[in-house]
Amino acid sequence: MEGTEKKSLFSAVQPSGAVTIGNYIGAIRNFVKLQEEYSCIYAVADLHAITVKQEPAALRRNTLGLMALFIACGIDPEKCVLFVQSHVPAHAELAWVLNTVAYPGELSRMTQFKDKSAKHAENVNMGLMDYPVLMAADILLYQAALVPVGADQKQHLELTRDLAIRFNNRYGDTFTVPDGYIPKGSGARIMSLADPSRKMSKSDENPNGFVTMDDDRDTVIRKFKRAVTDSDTEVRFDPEHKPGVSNLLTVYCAFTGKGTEEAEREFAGRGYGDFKLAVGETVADALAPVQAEKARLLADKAYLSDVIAKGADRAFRIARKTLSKVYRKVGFYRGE
Ligand code: AQP
Repeated sequence: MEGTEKKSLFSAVQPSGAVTIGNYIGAIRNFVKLQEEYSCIYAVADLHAITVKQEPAALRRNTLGLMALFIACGIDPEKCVLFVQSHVPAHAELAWVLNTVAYPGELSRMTQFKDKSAKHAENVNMGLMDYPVLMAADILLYQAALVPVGADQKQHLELTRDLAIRFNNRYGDTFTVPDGYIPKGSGARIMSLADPSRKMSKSDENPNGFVTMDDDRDTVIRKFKRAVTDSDTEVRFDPEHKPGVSNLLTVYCAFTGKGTEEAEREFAGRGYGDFKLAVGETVADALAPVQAEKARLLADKAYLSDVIAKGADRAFRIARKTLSKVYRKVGFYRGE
């Protein structure tokens, strides 16, 4: 059966730093799982990344690195549309139109805007506030029915749905109203290893808070050994009373496929030292083949350039259709 009957799915990751195991567990591993069932469109969200200051050379490097990582993690560029967001101008164009149905009040209430404004007080810019409108444009352009994201993006997804409904009500049926695909349970939100009350973030100032998909074995094990736990010794899943240990159990289960009870039994009576080492070794073992494949891909610039060019072309064709429809609906003159 041809893939044309499959529902569309869209998601993206920002090249705003080295991708963390939080991004992987919350989002990227689901991208891989869903590629058989859906018509998948995945972007490297560079337009989003510049809402906080980026060093231009690092942004270029991270963009290529993320494209290679997607493929190394198992996303097949033949099955999915894989592209760089800024290569398809329709994202910025639709965001402009959607701005006219978005309200400053709702945007300034977004948790991510408030968090990032506090964190980057020297650079609170309109792009930061408009981030969710651009994200809505990303999703709606592809008429995506499903959006696999981590729990931190739930609020933005709700706004996407609101904007789609608002636009459809004003101009007539135009956009598919998407649903979120957020991992069940704690995998949807991996917490910082240094402060389990905050989510793990690739732009965290404290590098001990996150483990990146590029970290070498010693670094991974060192970071897990230093992870904040508690003064108890029992390895038990209890996010409220034992957030640090529970977070490590979530990571361990994500990389082994084991359930939390099974993992609790495995570490019963073994103490935190043993447990942290086992989590570190498990993650390091899982990352090694991905890192090797990513390095191989990065050495093959011709292949990556080809994937990126083809992806932009395929994304552009889909996006152009929706944008033309939007321009017609709002009344832009397109000739008689
Ligand atoms: N800690 C997390 N646990 C689970 N999922 C997460 N995601 C992010 N952090 C976690 C999910 O990863 C996908 C890509 O995220 P993004 O790069 O678009 O932006 P983000 O959510 O802002 O991620 P970061 O790592 O915190 O980036 P910075 O530091 O640049 O802001 C999304 O699906 C997200 O839900």
